[in-house]
Formats: sequence, C-alpha cells, structure tokens
Amino acid sequence: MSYVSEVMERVVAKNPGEAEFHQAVKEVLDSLALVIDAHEEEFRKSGLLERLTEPERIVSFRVPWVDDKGAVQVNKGYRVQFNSAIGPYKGGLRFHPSVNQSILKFLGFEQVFKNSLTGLPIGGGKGGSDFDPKGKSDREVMAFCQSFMTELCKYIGADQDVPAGDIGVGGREIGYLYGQYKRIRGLYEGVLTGKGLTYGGSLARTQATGYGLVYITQEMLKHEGQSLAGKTVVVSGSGNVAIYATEKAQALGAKVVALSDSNGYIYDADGIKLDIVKEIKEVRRGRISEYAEKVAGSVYTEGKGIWSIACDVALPCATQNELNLEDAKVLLANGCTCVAEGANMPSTREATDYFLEKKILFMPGKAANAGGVATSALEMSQNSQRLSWTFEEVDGKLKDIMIGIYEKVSDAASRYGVAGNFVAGANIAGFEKVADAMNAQGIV
Ligand code: NDP
Ligand code: 2IT
Repeated sequence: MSYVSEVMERVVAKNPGEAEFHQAVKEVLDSLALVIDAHEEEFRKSGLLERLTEPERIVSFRVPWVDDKGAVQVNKGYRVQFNSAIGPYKGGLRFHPSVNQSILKFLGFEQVFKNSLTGLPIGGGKGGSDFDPKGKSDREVMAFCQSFMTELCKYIGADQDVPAGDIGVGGREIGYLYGQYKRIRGLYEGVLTGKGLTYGGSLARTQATGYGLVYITQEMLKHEGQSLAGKTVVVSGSGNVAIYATEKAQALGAKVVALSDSNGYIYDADGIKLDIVKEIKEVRRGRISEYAEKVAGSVYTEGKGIWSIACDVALPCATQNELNLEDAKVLLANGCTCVAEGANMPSTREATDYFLEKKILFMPGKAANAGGVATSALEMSQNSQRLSWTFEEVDGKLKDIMIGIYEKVSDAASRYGVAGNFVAGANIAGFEKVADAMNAQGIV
C-alpha cells in the first residue's frame, strides 16, 4: 500500500467518528500523492505525513457562565494548535452549536495550508465553542467570552497563538475576549486579530476575507480573458464574508442577486441592496427574510435552494458542506462557469470532483478565503511595529497577496501535470513550504 494510503487509513482509525476531519485530510492527501508517491521512502522515513495529520496540541475546557435568568450554563471550549512549523498558531474561533472536535480539527488542518499560501509567517490553529450567540443579550455574550478567555489565556500569546473571528465571532466578541485577556495577563499585545480600530485593529480586516475572495476570483477570470463586470453572482450566507464579497463584486460591476442565512434565501433580480443587508445583519442581528419585507420585488424562500438560482459565478460563503453534488449539477446546468469558496470546505467532495471533472474555474477555500488570515497577519505586523497603516496600504497588500496565491496555486498545478486543477495546486503549494520547514526542524 502507498505511504499516502497508509496514512489515510491511520487517520480514519485513530480519529473515529470525525467525518469532517477525515474529509479535509483525504482531499489534501489525494493531492499530495502527486508529490509523495515518487519519493515515498524519504517522506515515510521522517514520518512527515503522520506528523502533519496529528495536531501538535488540543486544549479542551469547561466554559461555565450565568445567563440573564440567573441559571448556570456550561459550554465546551477548545483550541486546536495544529502546526507551528512556519510561525505561531493562527486561526479563528467559531461559536456555533454545531462546533465539535472534528469540525475544529478540519478547520485547523486546512488553516495550516491556507496560512502557508499567504507567504506570511503563520502556523495553523482553530478554536471555538458550542456556544450559540444567537438570541443572547450583550451581557450574556460578554459573560461567556470572559469565561472562555479566562481558560484560553493560559495557552495563547502574541508570539505563541493568535486567535481571530470565524462564524459567530465578530467585532463584539473579539472586544470582550481582548478585554479579559488584557485584564488577566496584563499585556497589551497583538494576541487577537480582528480587533476594533481604537485598540489595535487593522483597517480593512473586516472587509478582507470577502474582498480577497473577489480579488482572486477576478484574477482567475482575467486569465480566461474575462472579468466580473456584467456577471450575475450568487453568494450564500449573509455574514462577514458574504457581505464584503458582495460589496467588492458590486464595486467591480457584477450583479449579486442572492444571499442566504441558515433559515432561507433572498432573490433580488435588480441586484442586492447591501446597505439594507448591513442594517439587518450588522446592526440588528436579524434574519435575511426581513430583506424581502423591505425591498419590493425581492423574494424570500424558506430552506435550502439558493444554488438553484441561475448565475455565472457562485461564491459559497456560509459553512462546510453547504453545496452538494446535486447543487453542483444544477449550478452548471444553469450556466455557472466559476465557483470560488469564501467559506471553509463549503463544497462536498463529490461536488468538488464534479467541478474539476467539468473543468469550470474552481478555487478552493484554503486559497480563495486566505485574504482574511493574511490581513490578520498584517494586523500582527502593525501591532509589533506599534503603527497603523492606511486602508489603501492594507488593501493594496491584500490584493497583491491574493494575486500571489493565484500564481502559486496555478504554478504548482502546472508543475505536477494537472494544470487548472486549483485544488491540487493549493494543497501542493501550501504543503511545500510547511514540509520544508518541518524537515529543517527535525523530528518535533
Ligand atoms: P458569520 O458568522 O459572520 O456568518 C455566517 C453566515 O453563514 C451566516 O449568514 C449564517 O447564517 C450562515 N451559516 C452559518 N452556519 C450555517 C449552517 N450550519 N447552515 C446554513 N448557514 C449557516 O461568519 P463568517 O462570514 O465569518 O464565516 C463564513 C464562512 O467563512 C465560514 O465557513 C468561515 O469559516 C469562513 N471564513 C471566515 C473568515 C473570516 O475572516 N471571518 C476567513 C476565512 C474563512 P445564520 O446567521 O442563520 O447562522
Ligand atoms: O478561516 C479563517 O481563515 C478565519 N476564520 C480567519 C482566521 C484569522 O486568523 O484571521
């Protein structure tokens, strides 16, 4: 049996029941077979893949807090410190009832390759809790965040592990988490990114994931002699990534006709009015259905189904496995020719394989959504320098980083004889730097 297959079997056997983690590892290992099979003894000897697929450390802890009725609540808290070969652990915190160890391990694993692709010195990690911020008062969110950080602060630091936001963790949560870290550790340091602009945050971090997604989409289209101008775009989700992907796509002349949340989706043939979405989602924390109540001519549909809307470009920006094989078939049947993933692993493996087989433009999440973490690394640089760069400076660097990622991914795919397969390209290009650093540092 090949070394890659042996390691995949080992991962399944040693991590029972962790379907998302298996899925993420399998996709990467299938790509890496192109690199490893020809030199497998070398890789086997240093146990490189066994080490790459085992997190350096997982911290799991109790998060007790008191709700507004005076009742004690207990949530699970985690931090997965996956790989620090190229820099301190870096990656978001997710607060969502679905959070478990499998989901955080898949996210931490993907983060290792994503962070490598940015070209910046950041290792990979992820954390979070099964806490659901939906419907909680600000005081409850603060109580939860303070309790979460009281434990997490023992394991993180500006040169050690630097968390940020993800699903359910935005500016409000980062503020409460940062305040508690500073209070306990007595350090005013860049231990979290996505901070507010008055206390060490970076301009353009809020926009970065969505803007970066659109920059790399534009770059893919450019290489085909096309652009986003005049294209019809469907974006799933209506959170941080979806909102700023919509904003940049519109700025580049695309018409975004749909957005969604976990309850349903809206369709606006005239193009989404983003100021209304921001008011519903960023200010009032409401439901996307409210858009249809406010905008005449727009339609709200309960449930899944956003991928049945005809478009040229699809940008899944909600969550993992939100786009399956059936969705992929419907998208392509309706004329879609380009899919770029704003979310992490939003396409199932079957959907991904279908996109590759049909040779549409497909950019996987670990390349397409890397603009967020890249800009987090720029926030870390500014914190270390004790400086704040202008919006234009950060946005300019973000754009250059996304174009650089496109080039690395496209080049790696070509070097290994699978030109245009950006899934293999991203996995291989991300792997090369991490593998080199791990080899140089010995068996650790
Ligand atoms: P937000 O919490 O701001 O928004 C998440 C959006 O996705 C909401 O519209 C939410 O709907 C929807 N959603 C979440 N979970 C589900 C689900 N299980 N089923 C259907 N819809 C769901 O998160 P972000 O925008 O920050 O994150 C979106 C995706 O982008 C995630 O995959 C995240 O890992 C990824 N990402 C985020 C980065 C960042 O910088 N924030 C960077 C790189 C990737 P509802 O409100 O109803 O729950
Ligand atoms: O998935 C991701 O890359 C993020 N949620 C952002 C991580 C970060 O550290 O900015």
